[in-house]
Amino acid sequence: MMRRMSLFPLISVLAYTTALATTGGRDSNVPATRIYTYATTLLPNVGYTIRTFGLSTGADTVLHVQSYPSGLYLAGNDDVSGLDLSSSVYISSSSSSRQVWIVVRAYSAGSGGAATLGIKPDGQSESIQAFYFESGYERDLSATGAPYQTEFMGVEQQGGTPDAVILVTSDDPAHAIAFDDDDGIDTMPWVRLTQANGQVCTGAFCRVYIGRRTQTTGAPDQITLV
Ligand SMILES: [Ca+2]
Ligand SMILES: [Ca+2]
Repeated sequence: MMRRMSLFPLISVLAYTTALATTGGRDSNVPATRIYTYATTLLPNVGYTIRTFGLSTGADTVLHVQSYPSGLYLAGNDDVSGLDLSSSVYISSSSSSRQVWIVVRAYSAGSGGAATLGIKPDGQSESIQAFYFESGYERDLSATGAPYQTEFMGVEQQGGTPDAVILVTSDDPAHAIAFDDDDGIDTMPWVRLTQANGQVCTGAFCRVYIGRRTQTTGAPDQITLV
């Protein structure tokens, strides 16, 4: 699938590592391509299989399931197998209902495309929806890592409607330690890595992704929060 390069001004990544705030970096006017997000509720006392399938040629999904509204990691998967670049997670049942963000991005800038998302409660039929996805803009922080108290934020173009999201991974492509949509001003995303939540960003996959949540064509995402 042709990769969309939707350019709009976006400024990101400020790091406050000590009482003396320092600016860790600013990336302006980045191509924050589409990261697919879908908010839903997992009902109590039933496990869920969440997966991507039916990927278009050359596509490679990474699936993240993050708790809502904290954005903390719940589950994640890159590849079902070495030969299957789609993604699947199983989330064990819980005694209480849980709101989650389902986030799907392309593994790399060249592996966006179309796919189908499947959500299947145990013993019930699978609900499916087609979507497209890209990698977002990636900033590789593996050389330095990102300590506790590091903040990441997206600043959107004034008057624009990009509605950005931020995802932070650590150690593994499918391990997202933070995700946010709108905790900043208006629809701008903002996260802070906290020690209380164990959000240390290390390893080769200490990376930050900024993407557009909304579609560039058609209807906006369907967001369901119950
Ligand atoms: Ca994959
Ligand atoms: Ca947003």
